[in-house]
Amino acid sequence: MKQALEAIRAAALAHITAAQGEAELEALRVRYLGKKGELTAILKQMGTLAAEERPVVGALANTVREALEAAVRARAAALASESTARRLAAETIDVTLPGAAPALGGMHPTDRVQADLEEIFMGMGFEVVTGPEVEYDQYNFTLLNMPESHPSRDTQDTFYITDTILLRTQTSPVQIRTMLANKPPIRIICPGRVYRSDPADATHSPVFTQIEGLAVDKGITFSDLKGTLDKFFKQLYGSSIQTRFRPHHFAYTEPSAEMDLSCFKCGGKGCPMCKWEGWIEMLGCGMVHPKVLENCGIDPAVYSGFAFGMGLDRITLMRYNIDDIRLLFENDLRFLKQFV
Ligand code: 2NL
Repeated sequence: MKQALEAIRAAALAHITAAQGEAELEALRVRYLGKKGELTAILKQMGTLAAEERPVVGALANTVREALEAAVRARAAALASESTARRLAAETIDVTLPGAAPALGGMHPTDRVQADLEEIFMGMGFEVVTGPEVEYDQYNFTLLNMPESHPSRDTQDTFYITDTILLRTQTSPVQIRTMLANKPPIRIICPGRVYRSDPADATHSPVFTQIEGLAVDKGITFSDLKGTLDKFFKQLYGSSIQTRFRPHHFAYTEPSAEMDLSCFKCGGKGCPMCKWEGWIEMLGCGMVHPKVLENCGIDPAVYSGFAFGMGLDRITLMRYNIDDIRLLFENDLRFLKQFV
């Protein structure tokens, strides 16, 4: 029996120390130390031994049991630390690897130009105001001194939602709303999308971008209008740029004018950009018509004002050398990605 115990000790220790994994180790524990295990099987034969042999074999059996239990604990600890080490190795993060670059959007060229213009006007004390693109004809036309018979009100030219609601054809209704709700002094610019029923081609789009300006206070004169616009364009294109004003007619301003800019490409000598004119037509402007002030509850005997309106898209096309206005509204990523 002693030999049998020694044989079990040797075989069990060899197996236990070689066990690969917790499941295998548990199976070995059951096989050697379990209730139906090999060690128990030997002890059940104790009855066959002589009385003086029993304590000696019993003591040896206990020694073997303790040795095997210690070996199982040691192997379990070793397996646990091996598995921790493996997990740590697998989860190692290399903080020196380059990061995954997030996809960045870019600013639309129209928004870039609009932000630049806003910046200059804000520097001159103007406030940026926006308003609805779906408007009442009252704000878009009537209060601007454009009677029912005015040609711009034709359904051929304006998108009507109902008889009295339309897509604004200019951002003037934002200025009308501002005058109706505020007392002078008023100094605002109103950028935004406007709509006209024009067929689309390289230079026309039924939706385009406008920026209008309005200053109302005591003692505002045409000189203030000229000085403001001249300073504005010198900031935008450089101090060598020149402005000139030609008489014009708008229903909502009196007197009215159109303003040209000396060509910023050729400096006025003549080139394809200015169609050999030396000048580029930039905007319409004038002194706010007394009837418009009156319509908005502002006394024209006390206050006067200037206003101007210009298209933003043509400025954008010229700045980025884009040859088709439709590109600004089609949301084609192949085009837009050039401005990231
Ligand atoms: C153009 C010319 C212009 C205005 C817009 C305006 C607004 C109010 C009162 C008076 Cl509330 N005028 N705006 C004035 C002159 C010209 O736009 O050619 N636009 C495309």
